[in-house]
Amino acid sequence: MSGLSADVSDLKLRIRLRGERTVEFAGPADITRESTDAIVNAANSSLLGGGGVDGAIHRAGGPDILTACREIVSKIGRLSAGQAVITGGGRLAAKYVIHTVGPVYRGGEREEAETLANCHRASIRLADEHFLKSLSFPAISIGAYGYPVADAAAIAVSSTLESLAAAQHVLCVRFVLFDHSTLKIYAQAAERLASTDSTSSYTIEKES
Ligand code: AR6
Repeated sequence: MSGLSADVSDLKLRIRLRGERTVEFAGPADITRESTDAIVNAANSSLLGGGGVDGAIHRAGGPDILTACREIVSKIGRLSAGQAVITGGGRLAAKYVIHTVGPVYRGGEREEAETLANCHRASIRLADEHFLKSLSFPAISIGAYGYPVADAAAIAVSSTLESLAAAQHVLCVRFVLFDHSTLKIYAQAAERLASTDSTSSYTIEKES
């Protein structure tokens, strides 16, 4: 069974695309409890773990994830911002963890927006190459890496919609947000994007 049967009891908003594809916004929630096929980790270039969501994923998933990360680093070296790699999910409900490195926000003049979009594009492409149907993202770069939340939300949602529309296998992308205010800002970004969509490619469904 694919992760499409994930518990969606905390669902607050959904964007429906053509071809049965959806982007969901859920929270406040802990991404380590998601049962989508993969969850995305907001890692750092060393891939050796850290604080925030990275620490939570390694704690919940156990040591196999770190072992797999070490193997990757020994083959390809440190991971640049905007790239993504995949490991097993260890003890997590999700079968895989996709590790991506967000940009550190330094004022917005250092291609941070393009790098953050690339995190979403690379993660969805990697999931698609592994025939996965569903994946969950945290709010990449808005914690320790300091990205302004509203800007990050707009970039995350638009790059996800674009990548999901081009995917062959991925049908559902979930944004699993840790607190109410982040959920609200991501949901607002989604509504803004859908309302300015002149092609009517998207419909928005809200929790009643
Ligand atoms: N589930 C969902 N979201 C979470 C969880 C969780 N269990 N825990 C935290 N968040 P951050 P970054 C939220 O700092 O800004 C690490 O040390 C959190 O509230 O984890 O990309 C890495 O090793 C925030 O909204 O990621 C890197 O060095 C969001 O996840 C660096 O931090 C992202 O916060 C990456 O920084």
